[in-house]
Amino acid sequence: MGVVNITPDSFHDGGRYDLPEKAIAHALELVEQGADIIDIGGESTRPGAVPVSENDELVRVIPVLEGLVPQVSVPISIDTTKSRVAHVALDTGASIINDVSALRQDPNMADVIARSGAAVVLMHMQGTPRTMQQSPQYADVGAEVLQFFEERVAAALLAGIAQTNIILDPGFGFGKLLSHNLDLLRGLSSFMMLNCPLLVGLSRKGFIGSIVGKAVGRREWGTAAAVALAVDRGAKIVRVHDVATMIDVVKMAAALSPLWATDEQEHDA
Ligand code: HH2
Repeated sequence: MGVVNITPDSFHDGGRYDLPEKAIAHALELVEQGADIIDIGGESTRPGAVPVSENDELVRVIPVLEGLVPQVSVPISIDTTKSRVAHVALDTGASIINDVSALRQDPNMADVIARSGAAVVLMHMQGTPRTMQQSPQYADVGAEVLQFFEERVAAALLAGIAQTNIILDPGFGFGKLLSHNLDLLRGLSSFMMLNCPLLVGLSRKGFIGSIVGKAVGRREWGTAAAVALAVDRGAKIVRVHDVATMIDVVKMAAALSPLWATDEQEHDA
């Protein structure tokens, strides 16, 4: 999943794709590099981010979607917590809603997704982006995220979203200290019991920076290590800024992982 943020303030690519033409060109480049999904966001969720109005988010996201849909065959995901943005985006050709609030922020979100037959990413977050890194606390982060997934999957099913359309994401960096992020990545395979594809967003995140001691722009090797181990531990979708680099990391990790053994037979065939 290649990331295109149409925001002035995203922590890595903020301000780079502020014009629709630039964002569309970047998305096409990511597809060319091998992205199987494009994730478009019009609101930063970095720690401390200020919420964006519905109208501003629509103005940022929809022209890019309109320009991109006729040009690509890969599914397009929209990173939004707002049902109106999701509704318009799904009507314009998006097919996945990446909701970092896991259907908790907007009471109409589940219904909009269920009616459209789109897929949804349910991500774990403690708190809200504005406050989430102030003092995250867990007794057992793995058990609490698992319980959260069970509750949110039940809510999604109740709203009429099909089990096969649900993707789960532990939400690296969303209300988590370094130790919480590491525990979640170490124990990632435990979430496979829920029988939903696992998505991880690790790309250039702060917890990688705090281990490798590098600024955002120089975290690609730290990201590569984390991505490889996540794929080995069951991640089926990795959300990254650098598709050209990470595609080989993902292919190699998948080829070596016992969880992906059938891929080897496909290569031989
Ligand atoms: N991380 C970010 C944004 N959206 N969605 C999912 N499902 N999982 C993630 O880990 C995730 C996400 C943050 O990264 P980015 O979009 O690059 O930055 P920003 O929120 O500042 O726009």
